Amino acid sequence: MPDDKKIIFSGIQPSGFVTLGNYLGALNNWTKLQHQYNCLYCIADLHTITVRQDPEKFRKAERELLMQYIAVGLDPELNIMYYQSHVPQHAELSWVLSCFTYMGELQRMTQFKEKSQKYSDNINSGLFMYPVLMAADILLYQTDLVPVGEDQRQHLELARDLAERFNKIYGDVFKIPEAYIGKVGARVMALQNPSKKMSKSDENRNNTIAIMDPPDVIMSKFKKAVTDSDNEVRYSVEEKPGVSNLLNIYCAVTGYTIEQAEKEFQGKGYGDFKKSVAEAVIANLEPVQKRFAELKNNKDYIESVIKNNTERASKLADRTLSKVYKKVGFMPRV
Ligand code: ATP
Ligand code: LTN
Repeated sequence: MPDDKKIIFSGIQPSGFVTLGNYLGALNNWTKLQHQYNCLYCIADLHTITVRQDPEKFRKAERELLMQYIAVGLDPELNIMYYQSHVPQHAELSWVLSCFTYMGELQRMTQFKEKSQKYSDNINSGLFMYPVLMAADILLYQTDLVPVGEDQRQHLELARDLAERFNKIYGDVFKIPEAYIGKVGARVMALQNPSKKMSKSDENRNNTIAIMDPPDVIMSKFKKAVTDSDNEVRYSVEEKPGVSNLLNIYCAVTGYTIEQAEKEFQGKGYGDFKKSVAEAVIANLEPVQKRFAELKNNKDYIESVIKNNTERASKLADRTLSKVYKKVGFMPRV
């Protein structure tokens, strides 16, 4: 990777069907960064097992997520895209960092609180340690910028705190990463319940648009989306959360501003509005779906991407991990 470019790191969990939220909040923005930065994108499978997975479905989601990274337009030669579990340095650094993380810091995490409520029969210590592993992902590559949705900001703060804490004791080991949160698509909400975010692992499939949903499914889900009763297309998250969410989605896929979109739908009913949003999303996803179908038939290519990119990631990860091991005083390997 060229030395003069800043490093970007991010990841998505293979925890289900990639949603329009993941696409607009993450993937689509990543494609715009690939020429300007050195980018690493992991498939965060170690994170995913903090919630119980069916092995077959999990493997399928993992296989498809890499193809989706490529299908949205991420070039596997420009970016490093790999499976987190294939690069053991992530787990190794996570252990070291866990010895520098206070229980209180993890107890405060909103995602931990939410997930412990949602999966109350399985509040495992991996779920608790999740942000430490995420800090390890980021710090392992001397990352400058981390493009994530608003929901991950708190985790990123912890990564920064841990880096600073470690550096204070051992000198300059880690780069202090910054959040890189795009304005457009930063928070796509659930279609049936616009007060919560659209999420891959949502059991109600009417809440989410999967980027691989066929056009008729996308249309029908948007038609069912919750709005309100005053039939006016106007942006106001407090008063009109459903309509505002649809406006955000529309603007993210068309590039229009909210004002332009409000004007376009002035005097029109919600029926027309929802149909236009659905059509814009369908048109935006069409080339992605087409490329995905092609990649599915190209197993050899995908395997070569995996092999090549894992090696590239591992080499970089080794640099930081060796330094950390030396600093904390581990016996050198012979
Ligand atoms: P899960 O349901 O398993 O928690 P998720 O759909 O919330 O999954 P993640 O794998 O946690 O997705 O996140 C992948 C990326 O997508 C992150 O950068 C995250 O900030 C972003 N993201 C997730 N959901 C949304 C959303 N609704 N709107 C915008 N960005 C999102
Ligand atoms: N926790 C993130 C996924 C993730 C990630 C990362 C994002 C794992 N490791 C490192 C940015 C940097 C999520 O659920 N969105």
